Parts: sequence; C-alpha cells; structure tokens
Amino acid sequence: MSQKGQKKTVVVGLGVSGRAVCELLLSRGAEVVATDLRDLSQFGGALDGIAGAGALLRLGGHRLEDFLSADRIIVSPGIPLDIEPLVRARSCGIEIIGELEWAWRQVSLPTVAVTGTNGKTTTTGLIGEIFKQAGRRAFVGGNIGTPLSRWLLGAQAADALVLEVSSFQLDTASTFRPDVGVLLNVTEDHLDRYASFEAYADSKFSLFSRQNKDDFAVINGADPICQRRAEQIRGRLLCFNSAGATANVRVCGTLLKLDVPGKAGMQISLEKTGLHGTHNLENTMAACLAAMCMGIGPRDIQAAVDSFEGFAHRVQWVGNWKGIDFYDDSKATNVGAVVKALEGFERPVLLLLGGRDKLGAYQPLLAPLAARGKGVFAFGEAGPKIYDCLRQTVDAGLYKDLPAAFGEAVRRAAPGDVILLSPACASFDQYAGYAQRGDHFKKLVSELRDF
Ligand code: UMA
Repeated sequence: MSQKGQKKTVVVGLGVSGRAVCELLLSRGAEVVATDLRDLSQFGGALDGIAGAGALLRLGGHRLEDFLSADRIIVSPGIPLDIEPLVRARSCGIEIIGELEWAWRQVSLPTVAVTGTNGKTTTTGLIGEIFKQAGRRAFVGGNIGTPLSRWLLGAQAADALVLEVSSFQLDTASTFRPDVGVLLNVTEDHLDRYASFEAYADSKFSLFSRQNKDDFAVINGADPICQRRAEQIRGRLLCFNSAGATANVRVCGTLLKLDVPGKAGMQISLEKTGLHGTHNLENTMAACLAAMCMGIGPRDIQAAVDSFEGFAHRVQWVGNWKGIDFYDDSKATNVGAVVKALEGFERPVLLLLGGRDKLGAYQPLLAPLAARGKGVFAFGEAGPKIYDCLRQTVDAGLYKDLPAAFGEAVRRAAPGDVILLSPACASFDQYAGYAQRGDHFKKLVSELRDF
C-alpha cells in the first residue's frame, strides 16, 4: 500500500482508455502513476487534466520500479502483455487487469457483449439502435470508441450495457461475464500480438468462459471455429446461420425467422434494411437474437432494422463516377473482412489492398477474387507481399501509395464495375488510422470531376 493508505495504481497507456481510467481514479482520490512510451510533447495537452488532478506522469518509457511498487496495474487494450515490466510485476503477484475489466467491476447492469474478428461495430450499433427503439436506455461503447470508464465519469443514465469487446480487452478480464455474449466470427487477425491463430481464437472464446447456465451465448453456426468450439459453452447456446442450416435464426426469402426456446417466435422483414452483403446479414441475425434474449419484442427490433444505416468506412458507398461505384471499407484491416466484403458484390471488383502487414496470409482472397476480382492494386508497406501472393491468380499491380493505386484502378474500370478500398492491413504505415485512410479515399473520389 502507498503511504496515503490508498491503493497505488499504475495506469499503462494514456490513450482514450488510460486517460479515462486516470480521471476516474483521481476523482476518487486514488494515488495514480500514469505511464506511456510517448513523450509529453506527443500528447498535445491531452494530459493536462490528469496532471493537474495529481497523477504522477512517467512518460517516454515505462519504469520497472513503478510497476513493482504498484498495488495494481490497469492496462490499456493496446499494451502487449509480454512487455518486461508487466511480466516482472505478474511474477511478483501484482494484479494486472484491463480497463474494461476494471470498469465493469464497478457497474451492476445487464450486459450484452459483442466480439468477433469482423462486424463487431455494426452489430453493437444495431443492438444499441434496437434498445433505443424499445425506449430502453443503454450505454453503447467499449472498443467501439467510448471506454466504459469514460461513461462511469458521467451521469451513468442507462439500464443496460451494450459493449463491443476486443480480444485485447478479453485477455485482461478475470470476472467480466456478459448476460448475452455474441461471437460473430473468428478469422486471422492480430497475429502480430498472438502466438498463433488458436491463441487468438482462445481469446475470442474467453467471452463465454465465465458465463453460467442462464446466460446466452450467441454464435455463428456457419463459422468453422465457432462450430468446433461450441461444446465449450456453458450458457444457453444460440446459433445464427446465413448458409441456411438449422439455427435459432434462419433466412426465408426476405424474412428472418427467430426461434429461441422459452420465448415466443418472431419474424423480422429485411425488405427495408440498409445493411447489405452476407456479413451484414450475419450481423443483423446476431443483433436480433441478442435483442430477443434481452426481452425486446419484434416491433422494436423491426423498427431498428428498418432505420439503421451502419457506419462509415465499412463497405460504405461513397460515390459513382461515369458508372463506376466506389466503396470505402477502410475498416477492413484483416483478410477475413475483405473476403466478406468481396462476397457481398455480384459485379466485377477492382480491389485496393495494402498498408501495414499484420502477418496473416493473403491466400484466402484468391477464391473470391477468382469469382469477381477484375484487378488488385497493392500499395504501401505490405504491397510487395500482397502482390507476390496474388499476381499468379489475378491481374495485380504494385503502387507506392493509395493515390497511385486509386488512379490506376480508375483508368482500368468500366461502367458497372466497383472500386473497393478494403485494404486487409493496418493503416499506420501512411495514415494515423483507418478513418483517415478512408477519408483520403473519399477525397480522391470527390476529386474525380477533375480527373
Ligand atoms: N503504449 C504504451 N506502452 C506500450 C504500447 C503502447 O504506453 O507498450 C501507449 C501508446 O503510446 C498510446 C497508448 O498506449 O499512447 C494507446 O493505448 P491503446 O492502444 O490501448 O489505445 P486507446 O486509445 O486506449 O484505444 C483503445 C483501443 N485500442 C486498441 O485496442 C489498440 C481502441 O480500439 C478502443 O476504441 C478504445 O481503447 C476504447 O475502448 C481501437 C482498435 O483498433 C479502435 N481496436 C482493435 C480492433 O478493433 O481490432 C482491437
């Protein structure tokens, strides 16, 4: 214990999660050491509030002695758990937990948690919209953007939590237990952080590891990893399946038919949905099932399905020029997301791929590209690796950056084609984030008038 008798907490990483944790701890009088690899100059004043409130800032690196003298350590999701000070602190028995775990311990509200390699944000958003239509107040956040600890700093006006949860957040959880857990899919991602794909899948499945028999576990019956590991689930297992197999939610024409033991069946029309493609069908199925588990009726679910339009940078149509349609899917930072995006199109696709490699394989793109790929335009750091992998099978070219790849795709496209930015890579080689990369793509589309 610290001299003040308060628990001394080291907060690691001072991005949006870490800063919210610090603010909350400081507002409760805790002793806080706030540490980050970045220098003060790189924060542009963002730390003024916590410094003014009494946090001891340790910037430009982490100090082992801070970690070893802590009563507990709260880590931001992006902190690798194998950095030396954390390994040493763990071996000394010091508690290390994530921001989500720490914040969730302080709330007692029914919780819906959505994870999966792809589709988390859309599904979480749609569940949030369903709650809104039902007149039920829910905090919608987590990995989607607003950390739970930030919400705890406000008036906390909600009757439920609807959380997007990442594998990183699950890795640092020890009591987190959602009443309804949703796992959308598991495909290769974050292999720069996990020892193997199986280790990443373990992380995703840990969403269900503390559930009891009354909790709901909603999984994708068409996903091989979900199928293989379903027996690990101890809660009430519910499946959605876009491939038409027996499941708790099925597609019949333009209707979703939902059937959950112990609840009245319901039907939801997809005629007015703004979400397109197989992946969005799965997202919608999962969201409807989760809402049904939370006791929300068909009228409110239908109203949300009809009105929800999805989010920017997720297979978002951003314009048409001379008959060519342009879609921004900059959020697709792994290969599985690109496969899903390609499967959503019936027309020839010119695909812009590239950025910072995440060490996964690009081969899964070959089959959907053989079906509808008119060309691949590889760019950025990962460009050469992508080009080498795909050029035997599809017409591929290598470009230094997004504008160069975009320009060539436009020259090659014909009316009726689709130009899709779905990069399969992180953006950090050339952009601050996927949103900035998507915005750049949109700007290039808007400038085509002068092309
Ligand atoms: N840092 C250290 N030490 C290290 C490594 C990093 O101090 O060894 C510092 C960095 O210098 C930086 C800070 O840690 O200042 C960043 O922390 P962070 O990466 O956890 O970022 P936050 O701003 O707190 O954002 C996090 C999530 N980021 C990650 O998981 C990488 C956000 O998800 C999330 O929206 C936010 O919390 C609120 O919950 C982003 C994401 O990319 C969108 N998530 C991944 C995904 O969706 O695939 C998992």
